[in-house]
Amino acid sequence: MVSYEIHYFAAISRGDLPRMLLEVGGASYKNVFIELADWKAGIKETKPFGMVPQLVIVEADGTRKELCETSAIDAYLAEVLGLMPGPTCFERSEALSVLSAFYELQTKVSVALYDIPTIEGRNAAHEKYIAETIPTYLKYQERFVRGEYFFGDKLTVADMKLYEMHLWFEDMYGGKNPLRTRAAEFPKLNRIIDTLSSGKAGDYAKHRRDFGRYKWSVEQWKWIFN
Ligand SMILES: N[C@@H](CCC(=O)N[C@@H](CS)C(=O)NCC(=O)O)C(=O)O
Repeated sequence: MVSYEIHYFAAISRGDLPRMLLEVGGASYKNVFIELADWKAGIKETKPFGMVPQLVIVEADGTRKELCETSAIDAYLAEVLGLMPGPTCFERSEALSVLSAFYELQTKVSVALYDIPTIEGRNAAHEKYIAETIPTYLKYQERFVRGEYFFGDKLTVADMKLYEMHLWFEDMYGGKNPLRTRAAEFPKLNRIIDTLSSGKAGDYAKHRRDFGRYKWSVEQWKWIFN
């Protein structure tokens, strides 16, 4: 039987969707956590692009294959675990377009996470994301939903990416999460979130997502890793 390893820091972040896909897809996997000191001491140089997450695919005969870059990992796991829409390559590419738009939103929000040095600056940037940037991206995503899920009656990686975004907003913004405060504008997205929350993805989110070392500081408007 194939099994998987997720090599990453003991953090949610870019490890979240790959882990959720493995959980919902019923795959056997383990987390291989990298300590920051070991990363700096040399692990970085062993990775193809000097970054993680990295997915390791362990075949039944012990053969190992390694895949890096979050978007490639998300797409690969969705394909092999039956979490892509169909029936053709076109619908699968449409699912990747949903992911791409969400990655873009994450990149915008990440400016405040990594590039703004003061608490006041981060606070102002996040308030703007909450009030303007995030609702704008959500407006277009809401229009894209075609049924009970993004792609009709089949649960796919697009729904799980939405749920991952929702969890991320909950982590950082709590009661200010625009998906919830402006729920009337996003009824389809909220229905998907509620469905996932009561299933395997929700079970993962409640019990196996947080490793206790990566916490959002409400006071500092930043993630703290210890
Ligand atoms: N383009 C990469 C970016 C990955 C990335 O930024 N990884 C960060 C952790 S979230 C990392 O490896 N940082 C350590 C470093 O840059 O040395 C992807 O999409 O996976």
